[in-house]
Amino acid sequence: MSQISLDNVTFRVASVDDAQALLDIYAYYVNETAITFEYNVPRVEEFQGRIRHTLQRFPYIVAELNGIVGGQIPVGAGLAFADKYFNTGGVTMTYFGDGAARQGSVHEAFNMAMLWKLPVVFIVENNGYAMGTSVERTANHTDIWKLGLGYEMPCGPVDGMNPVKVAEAMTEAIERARRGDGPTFLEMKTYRYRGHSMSDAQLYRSKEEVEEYKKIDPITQVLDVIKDQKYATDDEIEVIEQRVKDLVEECAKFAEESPYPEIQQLYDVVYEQEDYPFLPHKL
Ligand SMILES: Cc1ncc(C[n+]2csc(CCOP(=O)(O)OP(=O)(O)O)c2C)c(N)n1
Ligand SMILES: [Mg+2]
Repeated sequence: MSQISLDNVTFRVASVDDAQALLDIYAYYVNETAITFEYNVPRVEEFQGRIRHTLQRFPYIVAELNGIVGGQIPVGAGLAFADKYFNTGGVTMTYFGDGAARQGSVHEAFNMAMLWKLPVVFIVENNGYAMGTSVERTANHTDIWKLGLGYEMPCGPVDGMNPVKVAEAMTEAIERARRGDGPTFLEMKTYRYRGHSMSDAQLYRSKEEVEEYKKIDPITQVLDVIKDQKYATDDEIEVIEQRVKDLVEECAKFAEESPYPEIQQLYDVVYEQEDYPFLPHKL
């Protein structure tokens, strides 16, 4: 197992014979999936609950969120530019969906990132659909990673249903950025079980298609290895699942019981820089 440190964020990178890392991945995925799917109510205090728990684990993650599909891609390149300019040693992970991959901003960001060899990893989570539109319907080819070729950016497809393959690809990309060799573009080929939102009736695909993908679910793939290799007993797995359930419940309870934040709080978390002259830093 190797470890990658992103400032104060440490990702543990697994291989199939690393029992502890696989158990961590399993707990992490169960946790994220549970939080995303079971509490799918977009409320501010719920979001705070999620962020609070995320911050407890990774104290210095910077999250950029907005409602503009693809808006985060040039922002990710900009954060990476700042890391290079200030020589922080940081690496930026910029995630976007297949629905954002045909945005013009992708090309501007890729060009700048390659020109200046910025320490950034671009990751497209190709789950086959953008809202109700399949990737097949929006482009003449479905290998989104090939968009990197036009910029001679290191790029390629990754089996996004296999956490070990994801960890390996990310390790290589982060090491490249840390060496000063610039960006990488990874296409995580994955799937979306649920509709885009609660109002999505999913008339554009069959139930059988969804069931086929569930057979290669990342969580069960990891669990199969854990069981095959006897890295944990059923009782030990049960302990992990219970721990995760408790965490999710605690998170939801915190969210439900938290008051709505003051409007001013929106501005409190915009800039990390403590002496930023225009808005007070309150984190
Ligand atoms: C610039 C812009 N165009 C359109 C929309 C409306 N919109 C919201 S989500 C979405 C599709 C996003 O696709 P993807 O990133 O693949 O997300 P997924 O459906 O897989 O969750 C669109 C078109 C938007 N938010 N911003
Ligand atoms: Mg999508």
